[in-house]
Amino acid sequence: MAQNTAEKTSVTLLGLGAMGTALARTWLAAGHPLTVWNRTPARAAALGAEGARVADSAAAAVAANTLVVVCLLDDASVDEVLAGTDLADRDLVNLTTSTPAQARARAEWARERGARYLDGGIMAVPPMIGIPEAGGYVFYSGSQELFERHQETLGVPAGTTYVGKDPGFAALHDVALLSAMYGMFAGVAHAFALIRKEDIDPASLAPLLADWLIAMAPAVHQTAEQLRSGDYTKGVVSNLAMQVAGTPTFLSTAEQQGVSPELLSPYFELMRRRLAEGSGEEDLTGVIDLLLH
Ligand code: FVH
Repeated sequence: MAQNTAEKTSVTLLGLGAMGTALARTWLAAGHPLTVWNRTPARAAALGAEGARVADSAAAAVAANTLVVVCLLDDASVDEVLAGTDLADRDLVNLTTSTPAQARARAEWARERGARYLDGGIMAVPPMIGIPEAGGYVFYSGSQELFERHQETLGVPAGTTYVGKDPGFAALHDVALLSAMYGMFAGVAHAFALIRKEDIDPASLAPLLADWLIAMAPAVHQTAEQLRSGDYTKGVVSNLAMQVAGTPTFLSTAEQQGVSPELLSPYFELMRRRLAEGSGEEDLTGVIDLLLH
């Protein structure tokens, strides 16, 4: 049931895919007057039935409210959708996944059109939207003043984390976290592949795997400390020399289990290169330096 709309900021939302629709529903439920537009009208009509005002063009939707939130597939679709709109004096919040360079270019593009700009990177999947205990949030960067002005409204669907004036920083934080996630998924894929041909129930490995990854996750704090201090031997528990010595065990096991080492090998190769530089007493942190061009 929608709450009282008095004094709630009116929002325009362009893009009603899985994420846009989830965002829209939370603003409607919280009593924010909402104007929506979507390329495929049926998706907007569904939200119209739930209380949103449906604009018949992106331009009309942008004209309806100062706060304009965009949640489209990619940067090219943002170009397409905003092409015929008048952004003068609008507060444009772009939640479309972008690269940092695209976000910076979009901020400049918006400034040239007279709009204030905030970029967002969503750290949530649609079912987490509107459920605070699910822990989803959105990175924001760009105008701090704009962020503070709309923080309450932007905080309705998910938590808000402002990461700086540089409009590219939200995208950079987003991509950094998701890149780490893909590294984790790669390790998980390798682990399940190792047991795939054995009489081991994947469901029995899953909780062990999850608990181990959770136990290892705090190691990121030590990595950050070492990067800050420049001393990669600080607090080392399992040094690089010992870890490199263990890599043949992992590669042999993969071979014995009929599993390709292609997900593990690139990382092991970097570890070996760092060791060859005489860094055996260090943590794995030195690998980061090898990645930088
Ligand atoms: N869904 C997720 O799990 C992730 C979670 C993290 C953040 N991402 C990003 O959020 C953006 C939107 O994602 P989405 O899940 O809503 O994506 P879709 O369901 O595929 O909807 C895409 C919307 O974009 C519209 N659209 C696409 N191309 C165009 C175009 N050329 N012109 C106009 N609109 C376009 C599409 O319209 P339609 O297909 O319904 O007509 C949808 O509204 C995204 O950046 C994720 O990376 C989601």
